[in-house]
Amino acid sequence: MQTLDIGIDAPSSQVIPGESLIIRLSETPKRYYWHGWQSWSLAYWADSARFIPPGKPYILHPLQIDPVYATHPRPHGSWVGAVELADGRIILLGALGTDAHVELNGGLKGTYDGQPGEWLVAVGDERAVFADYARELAARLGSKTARPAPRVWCSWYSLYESIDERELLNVLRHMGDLPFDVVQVDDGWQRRVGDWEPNRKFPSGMQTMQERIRATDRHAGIWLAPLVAVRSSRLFHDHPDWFLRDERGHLVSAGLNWGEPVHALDTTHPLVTQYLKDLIQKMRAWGYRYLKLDFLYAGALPGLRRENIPREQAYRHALHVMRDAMGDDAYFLACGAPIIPTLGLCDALRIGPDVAGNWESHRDAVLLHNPAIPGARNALRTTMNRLWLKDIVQIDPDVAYFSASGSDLTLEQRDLLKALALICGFKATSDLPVWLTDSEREQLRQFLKDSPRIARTGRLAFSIGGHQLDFSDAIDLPLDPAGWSALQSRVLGWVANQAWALQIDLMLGRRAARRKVRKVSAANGI
Ligand code: 9PG
Repeated sequence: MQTLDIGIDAPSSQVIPGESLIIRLSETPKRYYWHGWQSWSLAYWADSARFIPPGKPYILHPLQIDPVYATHPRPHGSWVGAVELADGRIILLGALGTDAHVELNGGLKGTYDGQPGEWLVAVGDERAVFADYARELAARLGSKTARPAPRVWCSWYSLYESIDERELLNVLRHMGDLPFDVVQVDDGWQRRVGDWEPNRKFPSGMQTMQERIRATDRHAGIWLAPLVAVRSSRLFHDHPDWFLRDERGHLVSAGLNWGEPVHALDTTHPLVTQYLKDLIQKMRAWGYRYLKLDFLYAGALPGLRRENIPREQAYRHALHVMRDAMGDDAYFLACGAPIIPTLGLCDALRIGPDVAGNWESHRDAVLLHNPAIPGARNALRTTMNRLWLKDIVQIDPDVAYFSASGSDLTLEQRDLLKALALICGFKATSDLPVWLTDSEREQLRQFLKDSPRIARTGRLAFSIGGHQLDFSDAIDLPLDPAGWSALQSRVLGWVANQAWALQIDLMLGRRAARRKVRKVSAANGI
């Protein structure tokens, strides 16, 4: 362990090798920068006296946070941590390799898991220290920001799993000349998660779907979750030995979704590597050029692998295999992905939770204090706190909404999402073209066409084409439940942790999404 007393009078930036390092602080910092593990995990500047407990239900931890640190007792984060001093200066400690963690423990302490690596220690103003960190990361892991981000229509936030061939052809027909570069088919086309062949809702097959999209002069995109499979999949049934297990031989949980347990592939298994290569090449052979690879965290979960290498290195190895298989002319959006180990291998990275058509639910935000669950406010908060990644990777803040009837968001909330998309430079929506009124359609067209001038005028304030917007209030993290709420939280937390309760909740969520599509379509006379 190296202990470092750094002179913090002048701005500085230095790279220091070591397995573990502690920067002694001469004062109690004002705030600490929590940096969550993967796309959906919280990134937030919190009062340093505040401890943010892990979100509930715990059963979702493998899917939302780094499960290894779920019960960590102090402020902490993955690869990078930072403190703000009384005079506003920032001290940042950031790992320049994978498999590292930072915590506030007497000072700022960083530890590599297993193999020593390099650290960046930077002191200065917030933007400068994070820019230094991004630059040093890119020098080691690479960056792929040169090509412009495509403008994407994605099927998820309107049709959810109820997509089918007919509905998507309708979308193409009504899209007319809206300037989208990519139409991306999201979750719902496959037989099962793990069985990547079209289901009965796509009787003409996925190559035909791609050709229909291409015929509108746009590129076709497809969603898949290559590193996981659900328990009921053929893949799991045929190859139970390909899946990650713990020391006792039990399957490692990759969470619960799609109504059943999700399991993770061991990407160091040679047959799994071959499977991944074939799978990605199949998507390319079908003609898809934009690949949204999701639930990628599963490749970096803790477990006993065939090859005994650190878990995030194992993950990065799988990403290399898939990147090589897709070729450089493909556009790769990484989602649900451990942030640092993904850099240099993807074109774009989702840097926050799902937006979803609601702002925030009291149950999820306060009673279950879960900032990773889908919701616009959660997406805005974490994305805003990860804008520093923009220099080295295209950052995807998730979709914006243009149709007033397509979500429960107010106009102001929708404006924040649109502004966020412009700030990130990544424009996407899921609104069904038939939902849009004439004026909404025009707004969408302008949004896709224009690139207004953007200037950062404060920590969380921006001038966007001359309009001033401040995100501070929008992204505050609700306080932990107290008093009566704390009791409710405990009871609800217990119930939500029961697999059956979560299944019912997920099922009701899916049913509500389907009902919503029908309702909005009916209201629009479709
Ligand atoms: C498809 C979706 C969309 C979406 C992805 C991802 O915390 N969670 O339980 C959770 C579940 C799903 C999820 C994100 C978080 O969404 O981000 O864009 O592709 O999968 O299933």
